[in-house]
Amino acid sequence: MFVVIEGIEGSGKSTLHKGLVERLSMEGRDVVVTREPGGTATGDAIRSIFLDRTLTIGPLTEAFLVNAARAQHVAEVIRPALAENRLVLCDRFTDSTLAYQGYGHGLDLAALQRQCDEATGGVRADLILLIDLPIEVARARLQERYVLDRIESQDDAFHECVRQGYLELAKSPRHRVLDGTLPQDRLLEDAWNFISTS
Ligand code: Z5A
Repeated sequence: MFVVIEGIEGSGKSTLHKGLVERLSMEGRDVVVTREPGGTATGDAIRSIFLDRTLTIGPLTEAFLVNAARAQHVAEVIRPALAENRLVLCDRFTDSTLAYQGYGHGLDLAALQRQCDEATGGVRADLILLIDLPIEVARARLQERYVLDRIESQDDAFHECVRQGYLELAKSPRHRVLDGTLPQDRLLEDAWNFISTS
């Protein structure tokens, strides 16, 4: 089973990811934990370029970068794990590209989808947990961070487009929307219920 956690930055993805891994491990489930962009040595190298705030990177280049990392990630980590019937839990996947580079930066969604399909070779998440919350709540949580990365430094209007894009994508039956304003333990409980019943 392939489960993806999505949401705007500061929505609590990493926190939920950690909670789910602990819970799955306690239940003796064999889980492969990964993230995008990244998940492989090549992907992590691309990630550091992608997030580098000293670089100027246009939206189309961003899309190529994340999909280059993704092609390696799918081939090296995700596809082999799924072939062994392992549970894969991934922090961000193709919805991030559609939400950030598509809804956020205005790239053509159909063209982006084709690029994503080529990178994944048709591997799709079985379940996508979208943590939704208002931009200002997420921003307040990130205020403690000393330096924001290249994407976090975008303005609120951009992040609002990303949030609305995510909600649009979440109309598909593979998605479940979680209320990101809930306390961490409630969010974990809701996510756990969705995974257990999928
Ligand atoms: N990106 C893209 O543009 N296109 C793509 O295709 C892909 C990615 C794959 C990756 O950043 C960036 O790449 C991302 C999109 C872009 N943009 N940005 N920025 P990343 O992986 O480094 O960062 P992130 O994914 O945005 O994660 P994050 O900033 O670390 O946020 P988070 O993981 O969602 O939140 P968190 O770290 O779990 O929690 C944030 C704080 O809130 C923390 O202090 C927690 O203790 C607190 N928290 C968490 N949950 C709660 C609840 N429930 N209540 C109260 N407080 C909470």
